[in-house]
Amino acid sequence: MSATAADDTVLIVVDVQNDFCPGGALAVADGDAIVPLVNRLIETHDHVVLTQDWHPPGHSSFASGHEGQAPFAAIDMPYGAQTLWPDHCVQGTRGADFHPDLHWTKAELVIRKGFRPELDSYSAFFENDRATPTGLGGYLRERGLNKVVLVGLATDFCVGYSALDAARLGFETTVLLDACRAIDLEGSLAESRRQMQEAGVVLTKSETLAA
Ligand code: VGL
Ligand code: ZN
Repeated sequence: MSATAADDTVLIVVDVQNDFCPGGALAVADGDAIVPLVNRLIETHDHVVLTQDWHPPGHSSFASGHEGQAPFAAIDMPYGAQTLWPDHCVQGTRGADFHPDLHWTKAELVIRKGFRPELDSYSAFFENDRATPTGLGGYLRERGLNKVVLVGLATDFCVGYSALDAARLGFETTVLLDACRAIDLEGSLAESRRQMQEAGVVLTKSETLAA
């Protein structure tokens, strides 16, 4: 991993925020354990983009706004199935901040998602209707960043959907699984891995980058 990544490669660090780490509102088991490795990857990549889950208070993905529904239940929204979550990553709160040990200063872009009250967004590229773009695809294309390396939280939601969309948009896409952690809701990790493989996403570990 001492080698520097190719100049047309972008490292996308997905949602390494307090609420997805132990003690946070939607804690991913061991979520904070990836931070030292993610920091090393930031050092070895010329181009770094961060994503930040960024919901207004009362966001439609929060179970608290749906009477009789508990977190982790699935409901139908106009744009399709949606899992309900505990309130998390509310704009401007400490839970929405990046993990305090994350070396985020090098990032050339922070892309925020999930800010539309009625629409959730897992992917860094499209909201959950799979049609409303965040603008990241166009940004990367204009800058000639054709290869995408994804790390962060959570493997089976925001990382996974970002990887599927990146591959769909024609980016050469790699997920470094050792620099990710999963929520794993009813087999969602296995299903996400299957879908990523089918889409041609390279699933590997960070040590292979040095080879
Ligand atoms: C995420 C659920 C809700 C994620 C974000 O970052 O994977 N998961 N919002
Ligand atoms: Zn969210």
